[in-house]
Amino acid sequence: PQDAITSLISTYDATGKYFDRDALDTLKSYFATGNARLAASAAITANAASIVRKAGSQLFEEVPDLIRPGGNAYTTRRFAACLRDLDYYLRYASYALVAGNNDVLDERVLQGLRDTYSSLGVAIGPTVRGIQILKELVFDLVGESADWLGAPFEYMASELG
Ligand code: CYC
Repeated sequence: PQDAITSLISTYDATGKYFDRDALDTLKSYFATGNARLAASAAITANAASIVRKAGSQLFEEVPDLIRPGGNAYTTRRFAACLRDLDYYLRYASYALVAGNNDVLDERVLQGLRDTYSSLGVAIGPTVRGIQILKELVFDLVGESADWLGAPFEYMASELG
């Protein structure tokens, strides 16, 4: 997986160009938010279990049919698979935050996921809502709602939806 710097280097090296103004602006904002992204990732790591638990309760409260007979998260096995998926989204978001790049999300999370979900009857709408709830809980935890903090969640939600 790539990060903000390696991705920019491969783009510019492909055409043999020095970094231009755009590239330097991208790098500046990457470094300017660096400490904040690390702190956010550390906070997520320290609170992952509780974030996932809260996101699950909120999702099942908002969409109770998921855990009723016939719902996709009904039975303890599927309930657990759903919480595990939320944990995957959160963990990979914590990596993407540090990388300042969504490549790891494409490569490790999103590739093939829509097909898997559709063959198992996992509904996309509530999954996207689960990702949004994770984002909101992370905003609360970190105490801010900057674009860079929401970016990995927004990316997964829009690629899935
Ligand atoms: C299942 N989720 C799965 C499966 C995969 C993933 C591959 C099928 C295999 C399995 O059950 O383990 C997702 N696996 C991933 C991801 C990665 C991976 C993202 C990258 C690290 O390796 N059901 C709902 C909710 C939602 C949900 C809306 C939770 C938000 O109703 C999730 N995913 C869910 C459920 C299953 C599942 C219930 C089990 C479905 C089944 O087996 O019937």
